[in-house]
Amino acid sequence: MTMKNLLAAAAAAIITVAAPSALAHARLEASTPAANSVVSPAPAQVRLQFNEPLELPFSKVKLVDEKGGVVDASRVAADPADPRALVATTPGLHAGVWRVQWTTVARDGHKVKGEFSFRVQ
Ligand SMILES: [Cu+2]
Repeated sequence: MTMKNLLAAAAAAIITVAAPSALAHARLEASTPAANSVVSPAPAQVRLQFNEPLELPFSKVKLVDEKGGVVDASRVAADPADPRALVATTPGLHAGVWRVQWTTVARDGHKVKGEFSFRVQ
C-alpha cells in the first residue's frame, strides 16, 4: 500500500466512525407557531417538534419579548402522542415579536439548544 492510499484509508475510517454520532443529534424540525410566522390570536401553547425522543426533565422553553420581558413557560410537557415533541404552555402573550429559546436533551445524552421568533398580531 502506498502512503497516499494509506492516508485515504485512514480518512475513510475516521469519517465512518464520526458520521453516526453527528447524525444522532436531536434537532428541531418544526414548530407551532412556525419560525418567523405572524399569528393572531396569541397562541396558548408553543409546540416544538424534534426528530428524536427527548428527556423531559432537561427540557426548558423560555419566551422573551422585544423589551426583554420573559413569559414563564416553565410548564413544559411532553406530547403524550409523540415523545419527540415538547409542548410549552404560554399564557397571556401580548402583541409583538417573541423569541422562543429552547434547551433539551435527547436520549443520546447530548444537550441541544436553539431559538426562533414569531410575531403575535
Ligand atoms: Cu447527539
